[in-house]
Amino acid sequence: MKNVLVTGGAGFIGSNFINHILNESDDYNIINLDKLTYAGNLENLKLSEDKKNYHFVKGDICNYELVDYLFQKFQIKFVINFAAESHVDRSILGSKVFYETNVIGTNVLLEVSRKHQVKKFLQVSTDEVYGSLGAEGLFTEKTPLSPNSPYSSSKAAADMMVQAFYHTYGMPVVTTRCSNNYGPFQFPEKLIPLMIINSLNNKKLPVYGDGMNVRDWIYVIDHNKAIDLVFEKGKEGEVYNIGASNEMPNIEIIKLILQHLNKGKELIEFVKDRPGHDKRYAIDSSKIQNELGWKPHFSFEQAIEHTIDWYLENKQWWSRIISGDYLKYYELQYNKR
Ligand code: NAD
Ligand code: TDX
Repeated sequence: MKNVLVTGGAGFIGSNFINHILNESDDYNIINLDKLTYAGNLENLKLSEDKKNYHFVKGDICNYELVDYLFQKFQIKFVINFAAESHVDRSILGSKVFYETNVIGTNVLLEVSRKHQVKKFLQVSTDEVYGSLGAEGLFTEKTPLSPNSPYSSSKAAADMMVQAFYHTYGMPVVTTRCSNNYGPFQFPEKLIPLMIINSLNNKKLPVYGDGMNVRDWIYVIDHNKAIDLVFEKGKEGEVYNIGASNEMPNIEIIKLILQHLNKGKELIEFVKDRPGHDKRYAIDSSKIQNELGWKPHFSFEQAIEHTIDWYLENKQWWSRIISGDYLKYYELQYNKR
């Protein structure tokens, strides 16, 4: 049995990861440490909450004493760090909390992990640390870090810190850098759930710039299977890119969502561009494919349909979210632009 501290496990990817891994195997005792920010939601974990090998702790990864106490109490030897402030637009509105959680929080986790001699520390990172691509080329693990937003710069700082702990202290770390995820439980500030929910509510769909920025989309379960594999078999000190080779301009995804929901294109509204908007992300995932034998299982057509259906069937989940503090964010982000 592995005692694994999973941070940020009440968010989109972390909750899907916990539900997935506890369903697949009895080998893990999961301790989920989550601050329950606006993005954390315990409803995402209904499938797991009653399991004997699942424990939830509400708390901040920046709190050294708490993290140290949890390592002692649960004899933690493994860490998977999902916890982060994760939304680029929010980082543009205000960056402080991004550096607190994503940089200082990661530092606390690394220091406590060093003290307790963890056997593996997996840092969940993003392709955004590489910056922006032109029309050609792919991000490889050797692409220099060149982050452009407060969000991506905070993730890049954390990535470099993780590497520094490997080189300096020999800490057994691994880092994953994944492309844009979609799937159930994604907070409706991100492109795909925002466009699905606005379409269902016959609200305008705010497209930044000309809608031709390109993202490389992966279904969240494919990402989580890759994390599981890197956690088990990834080589210490290494970085693994994760992506499903599915590049699409934003406007195409929006049109596809409208089509699935039988809604008209008049809902589309081109709005002022995001400042510093990265043009294109695209991942070369040949390293994880060749060295660890991972490959994506879900086609975009199949998984986006499943995702849209999930939002159709789970109106209760998102209705609660979009009627709370979200309204204030929406006003700042979209109505006051
Ligand atoms: P999310 O915003 O949905 O969830 C983040 C979770 O972290 C929430 O449950 C939140 O409550 C928790 N959290 C925030 N600050 C905390 C703190 N100080 N202490 C403890 N918990 C805290 O994010 P997500 O989309 O699930 O992303 C998870 C990770 O994956 C992040 O590290 C992100 O950078 C990375 N990532 C995301 C994507 C994507 O497309 N969403 C792609 C690649 C990598
Ligand atoms: O209202 C919108 N209109 C719009 O045109 C929103 C929310 C987004 N967009 C565009 C901006 C991007 O080109 O859609 C694209 C995707 O935007 P986001 O969903 O905000 O994702 P992105 O900025 O690409 O960052 C994401 O991918 C990598 C996640 O938020 C990160 O957590 C992850 O690291």
